[in-house]
Amino acid sequence: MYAERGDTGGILQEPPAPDATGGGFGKPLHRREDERLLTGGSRYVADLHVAGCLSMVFVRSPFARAEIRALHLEAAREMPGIAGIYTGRDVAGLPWPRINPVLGDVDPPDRPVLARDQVRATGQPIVAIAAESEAAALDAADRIDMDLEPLEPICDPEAAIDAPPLFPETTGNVVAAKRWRSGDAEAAFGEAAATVEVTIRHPRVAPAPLECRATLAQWDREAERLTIRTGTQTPHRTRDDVARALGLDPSQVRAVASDVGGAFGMKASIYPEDVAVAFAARDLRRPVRWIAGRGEDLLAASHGRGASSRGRMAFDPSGRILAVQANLTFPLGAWLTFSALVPAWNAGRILPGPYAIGNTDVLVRAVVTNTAPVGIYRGAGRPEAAMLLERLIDAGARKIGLDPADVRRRNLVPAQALPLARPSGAILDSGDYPALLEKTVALAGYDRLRGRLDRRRGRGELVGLGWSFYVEPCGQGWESASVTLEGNGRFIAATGSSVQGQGRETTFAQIAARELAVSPGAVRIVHGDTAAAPDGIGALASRSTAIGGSALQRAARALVEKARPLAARLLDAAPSSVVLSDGGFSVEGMPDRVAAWNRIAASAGEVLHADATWAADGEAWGCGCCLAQVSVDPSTGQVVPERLYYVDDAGTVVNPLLADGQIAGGIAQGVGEALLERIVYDADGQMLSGSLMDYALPRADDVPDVRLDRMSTPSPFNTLGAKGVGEAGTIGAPPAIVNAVLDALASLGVEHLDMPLTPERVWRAIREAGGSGNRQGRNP
Ligand code: SMO
Repeated sequence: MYAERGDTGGILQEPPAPDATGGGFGKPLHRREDERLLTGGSRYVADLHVAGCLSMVFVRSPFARAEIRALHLEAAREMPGIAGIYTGRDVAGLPWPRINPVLGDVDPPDRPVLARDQVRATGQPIVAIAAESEAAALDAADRIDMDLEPLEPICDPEAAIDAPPLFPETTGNVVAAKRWRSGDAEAAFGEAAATVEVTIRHPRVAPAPLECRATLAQWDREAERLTIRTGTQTPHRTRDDVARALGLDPSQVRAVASDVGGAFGMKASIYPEDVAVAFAARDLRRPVRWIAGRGEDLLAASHGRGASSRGRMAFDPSGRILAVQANLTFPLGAWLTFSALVPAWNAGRILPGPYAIGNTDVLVRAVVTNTAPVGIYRGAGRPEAAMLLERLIDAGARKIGLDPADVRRRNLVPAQALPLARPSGAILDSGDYPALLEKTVALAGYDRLRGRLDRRRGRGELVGLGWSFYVEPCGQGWESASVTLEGNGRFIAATGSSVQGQGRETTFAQIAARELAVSPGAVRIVHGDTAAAPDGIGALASRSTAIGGSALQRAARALVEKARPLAARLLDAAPSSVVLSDGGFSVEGMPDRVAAWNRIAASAGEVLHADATWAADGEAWGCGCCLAQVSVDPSTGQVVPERLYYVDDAGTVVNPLLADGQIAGGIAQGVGEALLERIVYDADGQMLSGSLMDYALPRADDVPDVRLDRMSTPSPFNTLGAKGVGEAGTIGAPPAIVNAVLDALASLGVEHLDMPLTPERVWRAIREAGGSGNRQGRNP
């Protein structure tokens, strides 16, 4: 990807923290992690070599739904190198972790560690084998004979809604639902000058981090303590949930996420396999590890998206939106991850997004099916909300005959109306949506661009422009941090947030360094180990900089206040006249005499240390706008996303280089979702996209030229003023691309396309609309 910034000057006008001169904050520093990560110095779970470690493999269900008649394990038990073979009977009744109850009452199906009487999805683990080597475990797996009686599965959530319960312990397949209303949508539709309707079927997609799931557990028999090393976004949740499953106190479990090769929501809560590994490690008193293969992740790790949404929008003749109705159905799969209901909740509570629409009616339902779980995936409901609104607005603009940018202009919530509650009660905190739209118009040179595209159309090309605008809830709840002054005058900053490649060791050092008036290089960041980092929630929901960063800022400020009297004594001055200065403190107005941090450390008599917890009392909302330019080859249906113009407002930006990197990465995943990616189950619940030969991840040459710019409206709801940025690209890019393709094909009469917009689908749509490859007059 070629990412170019449209406006390099004056992007960040950060007020410096009071009495601080620490360098680096707001600067595009390169990631300090890069050298290690890019030269093989990283340590993923698969890189850890623990003496005597057993390998675990899972025998998984070949059917989407079946009764387990019998499991024949005798031959496998005789195989060389087998340490333990477990079935659902061995791990029955282990309490499974909580589910985040964001949609209110939830009636979840059971979540067995290993299937017991019934299997519920293709790929569900049935037997776990621990052996001296992975090869030995796989050989034993081959000798296991399973007597399964297949049943009729349901994989389509729409079909599951009214079907009898798939799982006997639930009362129905809709396990959670919520409706939010404002005004009188029905009446508004009755008075509308124009009404449009769209149905969107989001492809189910695989988060597909580079590093697949991996877990290593060690049981310390003497201390009765478990150490679990796993690629997770949420080490503290892993600690608590594994403890709960094994009947241990959380203090008996240490969870460690060392290097994690991407997560994207897929590693936000524990999996049955993790519990099986931990269970076996305690049972066998041997270290046990499981390293998932790509096929296992595609088959049995949590997927994303997959919702189907129907929406209607009512307009007055000037293009003002009178009402929106939405009916969203979210698949959950056969069991619920901790955050399983978050996508449905997010999509519903966001609506009507950035638009001032008085009459709304939003229903979300979450439905279990015989598939792998569907959980949070980069964006988690935000993309679904944006896709519905943005498709509806473009359909309305086309119907009324207005420019789609104008329709957005007419309906965006004005800056002075913020903060503003959505019908769900969610509060848009800050931003200037109209200004953000105009900034994108300027970045793209929209008027000239339209002229250029018209000329290309005149030459017979299929080209189009598509807009999208989004708001993005990010950053709520709490996080904690600590800062410790070392004897050499350097700092250790520990955070409850975790890291999966975002570069947080760099940005968090920038945050602490500003408060401490030192260079970022003087701050070492500790994270991801429940034995070394203070409690936290973890890295998800675009919250880490806003919430984790604010906690760190407060911890650093608390350390400064502890140090101030010590510095005053060294400087022979009153504490009130002592200010932070480069590398330590000085007396106000006398910057040359500095009490350096190493002298303060020496004079302290004890290790100087400060903790802080930050709990936001409101939520930060990022926002952004994207304009996509695409062309379509009429003879093949191939879509070429030629360029994206993208302006995001993530509030205070700590490191613009890394923020841009997050936007660019999100855009790449958004392009994948819009054009390439789809998990496919057949009617029997078999996955047809179980390898990266069948599942099309975007490659570098699929990603368009991207022009980025930014606004910076600080959030009032955290002390840094930061908002999220990690998920943004996945929210803004897909609707813009889909709208652009529909714009390109509008003249042919194509009004609808389902993602991913593969050449075949686009080609068929062109044919069905009667505008096929005979444009060149080759067909009779
Ligand atoms: S999808 Mo994110 O890890 O909340």
